Amino acid sequence: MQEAEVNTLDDSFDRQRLEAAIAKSVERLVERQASHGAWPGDYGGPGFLTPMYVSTSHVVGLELTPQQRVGIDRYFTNTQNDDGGFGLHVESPSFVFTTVLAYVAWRQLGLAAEDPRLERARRFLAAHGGPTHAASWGKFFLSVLGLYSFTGLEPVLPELWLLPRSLPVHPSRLWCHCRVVYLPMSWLYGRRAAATPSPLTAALRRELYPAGYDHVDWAAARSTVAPTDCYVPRSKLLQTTNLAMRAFERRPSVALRQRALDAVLDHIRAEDRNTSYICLGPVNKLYHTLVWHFAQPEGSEVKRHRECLPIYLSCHELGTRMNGYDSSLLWDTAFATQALAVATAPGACASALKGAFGYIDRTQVREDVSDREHYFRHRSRGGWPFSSREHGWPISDCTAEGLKACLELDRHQGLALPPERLAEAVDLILSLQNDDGGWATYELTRGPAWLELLNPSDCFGDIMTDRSWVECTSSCVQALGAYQRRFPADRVAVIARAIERGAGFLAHAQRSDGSWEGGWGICFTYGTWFGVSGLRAAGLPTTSPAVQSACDFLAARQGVDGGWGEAAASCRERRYVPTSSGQAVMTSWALLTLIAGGRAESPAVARGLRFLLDRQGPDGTFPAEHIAGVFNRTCAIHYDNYLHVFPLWAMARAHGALAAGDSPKQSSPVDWSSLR
Ligand code: LAN
Repeated sequence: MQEAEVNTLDDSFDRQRLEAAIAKSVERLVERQASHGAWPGDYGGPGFLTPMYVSTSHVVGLELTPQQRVGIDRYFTNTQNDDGGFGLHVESPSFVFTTVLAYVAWRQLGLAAEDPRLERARRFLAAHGGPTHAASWGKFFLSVLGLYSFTGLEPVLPELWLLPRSLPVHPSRLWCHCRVVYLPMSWLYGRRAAATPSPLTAALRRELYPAGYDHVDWAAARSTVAPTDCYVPRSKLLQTTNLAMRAFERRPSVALRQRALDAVLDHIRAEDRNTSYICLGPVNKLYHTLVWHFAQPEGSEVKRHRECLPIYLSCHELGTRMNGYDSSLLWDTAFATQALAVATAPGACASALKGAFGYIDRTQVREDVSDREHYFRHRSRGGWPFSSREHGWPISDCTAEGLKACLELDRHQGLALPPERLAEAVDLILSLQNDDGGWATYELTRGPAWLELLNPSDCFGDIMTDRSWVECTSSCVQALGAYQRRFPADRVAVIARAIERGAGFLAHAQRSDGSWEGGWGICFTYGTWFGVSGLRAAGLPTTSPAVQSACDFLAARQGVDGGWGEAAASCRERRYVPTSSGQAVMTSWALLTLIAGGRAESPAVARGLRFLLDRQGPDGTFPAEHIAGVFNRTCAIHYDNYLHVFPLWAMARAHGALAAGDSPKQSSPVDWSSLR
């Protein structure tokens, strides 16, 4: 090693290699931008969505196009596990829940029961107890299809919506995704709404219940869950609540039920209106479509739902599949913008960034939903959603990343939203800060943490309340910090205090090993990136023990190939589970963290950068790799644009930090010539 030449990028060859890699990545990223200014991308991966899409279309008479049928068939073929089953997500071991739904959907697509792929799926089901052993969401959906008895379900009472709002178990206190999924479910349950039986229903009943559908012990089936499907065992409190709800259901009051169904339908209608029939998420979208099919078969609502169902489909290399949201356009565009603004000189990339600005501008929510308190909605004005303006549910961290992107566009391109629009984003962020100093996703934390004991899903964790997350908190702290630098006179004390409280939450959430556990990306790598960036944005120096211990945590987990990689199992098992080799996206998160922690010139960063450079193809793209997103601990989800955004962002940050020489020297010098 030639000491004199290390530690800087003066070695022009290395600088050139890094710069060429950045330039190619910029080109590739810009190419992916659509004419509306945002970055489209597949957002699939969960194993229950595509089957539910097919079955819902089947029930409501929405014909799939020949291309969709072929694409979905290919997707099922490509995602079937060796044991014949289907996972909760593309990289998951098989679940009864997703296997039985995929089986049914495949049959509805026209595959014969004798097809070897279906025979293998039946074998998996038989070995794991069949439909009576599926996680509760599977049983529920099968009931609506007429393939499982409603008496085999734990009650999903619509009357809960009539409870006094002050009760801790009132639905308004639930995490909005949980709330809006159980809302239409309660209508379907209250009406015992099931598809009209057909010859296929009879055939499926025979195939799924070889011992005879009429011989199933439905009462016993309420509480059976296969070990494969059970992530959250049913607590004593849940079991007792279920007993109470069963007792209630045995003596139904027709008038009360009708009142409850009407109230629920009113909420369903409001959600349709507020989201332009897109719905908050994919599951309530499908359930709303079914509700309207049963409530008003020829009505305008089911027509509107059918019309926009296909926006949830996307084409992926594995086949056609249903996405986890109507899109991830705003989120991806906010990140792409920030990456481009770091990677290019001010004023460069003008046309792409102008397009991005247009999309971000159009997507900011400008008004609250009407009658919002009645419908349990937080304010919306000033916020950014994850996807589109039509969807319209703002999220704390999407608002924060939208605001950060706006401030970068202002700095880099002189493209500025009117200051009052930025101030409204800040208002919304401030209104969403929890008492613990952190930020949850869409709303303030409304329910007590013990509500999680009533989680009835079997297969998802952390679904009951919206509580503070490291990612949301970090994004909000970063956005407030950036806003404060741009508008130093606006609400000085209020913003400073919010940042301080946010940093307090982050400090408290750090684990003793220095890491943070992420909830929306995999897992400790993602969480730690947010933890460190948040603390740094709040003003903590790189030398602080919190930042240094986080960097030590990551440095100790660098793979022999120089990269970082974590498997989806990390989230499920809540411990660091490495992948067998480095992943470009996770390596980029780790690099961004180490750089933010002042270690731009460390050997770990040099090796990580070399990993990225070696992995980048001659055209500037990175090869497909393990899945990087997740929700509710167990279900991984694919973010198509991450592979195009984060390596670029990390390389550009490294380049900037090294060129500026702004990181403290590490004890062991870096041999930059090794980048060759
Ligand atoms: C999402 C997508 C976006 C995501 C981020 C903004 C990235 C995150 O930082 C906060 C949480 C959020 C908003 C999020 C929450 C959970 C969602 C909505 C999803 C992962 C997309 C699909 C998922 C939803 C819950 C799927 C339906 C399943 C249920 C268990 C209700």
